[in-house]
Amino acid sequence: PDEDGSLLWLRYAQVQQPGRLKEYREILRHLVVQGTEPPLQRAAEELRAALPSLVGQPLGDGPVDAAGVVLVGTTASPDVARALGAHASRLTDEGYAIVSEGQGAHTRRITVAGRTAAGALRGAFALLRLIQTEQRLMKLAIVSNPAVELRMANHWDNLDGSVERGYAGASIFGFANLPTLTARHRNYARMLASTGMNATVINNVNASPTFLTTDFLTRVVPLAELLRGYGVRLWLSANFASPMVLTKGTANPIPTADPADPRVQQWWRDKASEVYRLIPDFGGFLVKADSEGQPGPEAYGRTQAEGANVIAHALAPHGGRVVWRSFTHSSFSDWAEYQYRIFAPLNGQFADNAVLQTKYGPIDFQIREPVHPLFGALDRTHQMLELQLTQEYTGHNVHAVFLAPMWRTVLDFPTRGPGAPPTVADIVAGRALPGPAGIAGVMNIGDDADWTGYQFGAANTFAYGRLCWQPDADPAALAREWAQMTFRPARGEFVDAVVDILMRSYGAYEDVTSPLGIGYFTDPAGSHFDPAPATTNTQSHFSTATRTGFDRTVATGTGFTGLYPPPWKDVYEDLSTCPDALLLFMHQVPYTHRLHSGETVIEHIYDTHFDGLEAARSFAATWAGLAHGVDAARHADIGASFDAQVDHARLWRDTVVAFYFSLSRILSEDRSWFQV
Ligand code: GCW
Repeated sequence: PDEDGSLLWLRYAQVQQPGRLKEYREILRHLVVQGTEPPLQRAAEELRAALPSLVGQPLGDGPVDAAGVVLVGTTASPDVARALGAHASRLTDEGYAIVSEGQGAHTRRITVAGRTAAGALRGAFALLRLIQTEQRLMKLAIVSNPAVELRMANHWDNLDGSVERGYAGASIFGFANLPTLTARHRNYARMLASTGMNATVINNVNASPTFLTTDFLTRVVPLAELLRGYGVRLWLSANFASPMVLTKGTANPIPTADPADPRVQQWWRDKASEVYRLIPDFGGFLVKADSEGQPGPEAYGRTQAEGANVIAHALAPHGGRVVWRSFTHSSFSDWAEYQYRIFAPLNGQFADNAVLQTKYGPIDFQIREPVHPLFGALDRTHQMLELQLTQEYTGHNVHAVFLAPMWRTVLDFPTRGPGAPPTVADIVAGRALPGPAGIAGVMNIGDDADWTGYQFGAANTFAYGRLCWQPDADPAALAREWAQMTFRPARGEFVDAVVDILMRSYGAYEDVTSPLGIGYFTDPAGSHFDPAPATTNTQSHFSTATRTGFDRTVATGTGFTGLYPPPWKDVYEDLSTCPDALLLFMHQVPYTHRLHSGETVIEHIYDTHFDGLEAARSFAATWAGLAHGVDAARHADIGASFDAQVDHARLWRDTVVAFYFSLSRILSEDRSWFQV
């Protein structure tokens, strides 16, 4: 579907509301693009393809003062600067402005501008979004700057084309065929640019050293150039042992990867110089070290900061960054603590161009986790938040789960205590500590025809990029935009129904899977999809004949709650204040313990599992009734996904309810479900 221009949410079918169409036909008659930089050319291509199709009339070429001109350019152009007036001074480097001149029906011109060409390109996509969602274009005076500097895609794509935890087919990058580029590369860049993302790490954090060979670096250059035209910088995941592995068998082998060894330091400096000769705007390296078999500084008795800094120092002269992941979980019995114990003491020891990337919770992308205590602890360390779009633990490509509501909760979390900033959003926006910061999302795309393995999955891709740009965005508004852009009609019952499904989907999945923050109810050694609560008993929870949950309190448990600053520690430590949603993450309680909701824990577990299945059924039923709003092929394909979701939700309900009944032997007070 990407060759005919109908890519993901970049679908340019004609606007439907007659009044709006009439307005657009007046206002959108000519396109004038001033400037020749690649992002401006890309903007021109996008608008030339999109506008005639959205508006149903041909697009003229100006002149710049013709009625109905869309003028695109940077503030370096006198026409653009004049049109923007005082708005120009509010733009930051990557931001955009959209300003209309003239009154009402006499709107004469819409100017789409950036201080840079990349900013103008983002403005072009924003204008298209306004049109796709059928907004008025009169009296526009929009200035939009990204709140977050590093708005990053992380791909877990391997050299052989497989994708770790990928549920949408094989890698889109075609590593083996580079430097050859395809339509999918270009559409990928359009997709990123359309939501405002500006960085992509194209290979897995479990990184083959081959990605840093001269051969690969040379072959990836055209991809970096393509991305540059869309305002996106290329990054690579680097294997920490690269200096050793890649010099083996050469005339000058380096027998170590010790960051204190001058030969290793020189190797990283030389490699950085080589990369920047080929790719002048290269973003930097992402590193997973000392985790799940990956090499790291630990083997040489060096700290994680020393490991990060050897690479950071090599990149610094070129303006590059190292993003160092905190996801390690070796020798402590509870993963939840390990990363904190390793990294909190290193606060302030990382180089200025090093950024520590931490998953939102202390375990591993579960449907519900407390926000990672490291965010609040590392006040002198640049930080990135790692989110996961690919639904490793949240239903793969089978369960429609719109994750933006969870991301909203994480971003809003006040790290120093209830109401006490900085929030995670403050941290990733660089408001807590000046310098590099950002958000990374483990991507959910592959070479499947629909890109994301199931079509509603694209709502996560879209919302992720938009939240990176504007971390206080409302998930429901993002869901609505995605639905309007992806389907037609853009208004009314159809869109409302899609938004309703998306907004209920996170709760539905949580209900039918692991209750009250317990997390990890899938087999840890398996694919993280099917329910297997017994396999994680004594790892992620301790469920007995009378009790369930994990005691992480200071008083009687592992002491994890004590890793938070006192206000949060107190909230989590005390049964009477611990939020229900995290109860079983923090405490082990009797099945008869009463939640704040008034229900007992066991009753809650039974009820929510039945509710979660009911919700999945209602999604399938609602979707079945929406055939009028979408083409038959997409309707059938999405319908099949919802049917599969119902089947799998039933398996979850039955497994979890049986697990708890067999342990507790407590019958539900509500017998109505015996009839279900
Ligand atoms: O979520 C887990 C996954 C691994 C992944 C690892 C990580 C890339 O199960 O597949 O490896 O985390 O984030 O490093």
